[in-house]
Amino acid sequence: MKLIHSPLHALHDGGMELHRGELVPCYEMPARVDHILAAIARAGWAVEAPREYDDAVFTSVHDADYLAFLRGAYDAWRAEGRDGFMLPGAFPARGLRRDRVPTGLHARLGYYAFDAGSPIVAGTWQAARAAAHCALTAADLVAAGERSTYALCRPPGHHAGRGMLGGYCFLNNAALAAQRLRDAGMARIAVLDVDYHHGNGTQEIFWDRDDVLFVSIHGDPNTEYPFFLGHADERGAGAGEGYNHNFPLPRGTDWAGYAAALETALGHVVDYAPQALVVSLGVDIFEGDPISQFRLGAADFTRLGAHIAALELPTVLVQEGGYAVAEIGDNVASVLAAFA
Ligand code: OKP
Ligand code: ZN
Repeated sequence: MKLIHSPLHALHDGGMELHRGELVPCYEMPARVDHILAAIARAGWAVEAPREYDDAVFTSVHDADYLAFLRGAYDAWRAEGRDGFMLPGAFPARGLRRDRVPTGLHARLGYYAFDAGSPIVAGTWQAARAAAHCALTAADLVAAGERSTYALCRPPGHHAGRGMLGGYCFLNNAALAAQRLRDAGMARIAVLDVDYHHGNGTQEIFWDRDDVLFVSIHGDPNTEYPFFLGHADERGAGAGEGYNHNFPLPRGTDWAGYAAALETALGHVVDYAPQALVVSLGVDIFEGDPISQFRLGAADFTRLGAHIAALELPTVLVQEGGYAVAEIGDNVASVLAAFA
């Protein structure tokens, strides 16, 4: 198994998020990667650098105007004489216009963001770009015959839509990997999202397509972030109808409850008979996670890895969430061990 990592992730740092009405330091922090790298080193695995890609590759799953905004957002902020982190304060919700992109910086920030929890700092674009390069490299290696790869992506990606940032996500790393595998000639790709939070961005990107299956197990959006997507009745549209499967589970779900949903979810993947699998690997389903409410213990990540690896599919694992920083490395390594 090949593991891909870029130190450029650390350029995305220093942000605060609006969490339950309070401005707090981001739970999504560079130290998460340090702990994952330490666990990888303890396991005796090597990491390698991502390849470089032209920015045009991001238009495979993102809108050009959104990418232009992301690339230039912080320079525009600096041009206003500001430093520190950028957060939006107003969004085009119900009854407001979203058929035209506003010109002002704060207006565009609100237009492209869907929460006030995903600060942009000076290094955000470079870090998000490097994370996407890790996912693309991991996909290219699998397309070239590697059985499994792991992209240590930070910032994460599964909340980022075609033209939308949020949930600490800017570029959708898993979607880019899935599309890359399609572009390499694999006819059907399955995405399995096990992060605690519904992968709304990935769902949106592949919503009307039958060539990428999206299957997600997550906290019930009635009470859990991202709140407005992730229900079981969301099944895709047009050609994509029936190729989207959501498994919202209640707060407090433990391995027994999780494993039942996982079995059904994996059944959908098997029925689809994909050429490759992309896993959005969030380990915030851990019982000690500070912002999530499932009750999986450390040993359950070994079980999770074994169940996914048993599919025996060429697999790209993409890092998503996980905010119990001290335990994140061991939990990730426990999943990877089934593939290594
Ligand atoms: C990203 B990933 C609620 C704040 C929620 C966003 C959580 C993003 C999780 N008051 N903050 O899916 O792990
Ligand atoms: Zn999450």
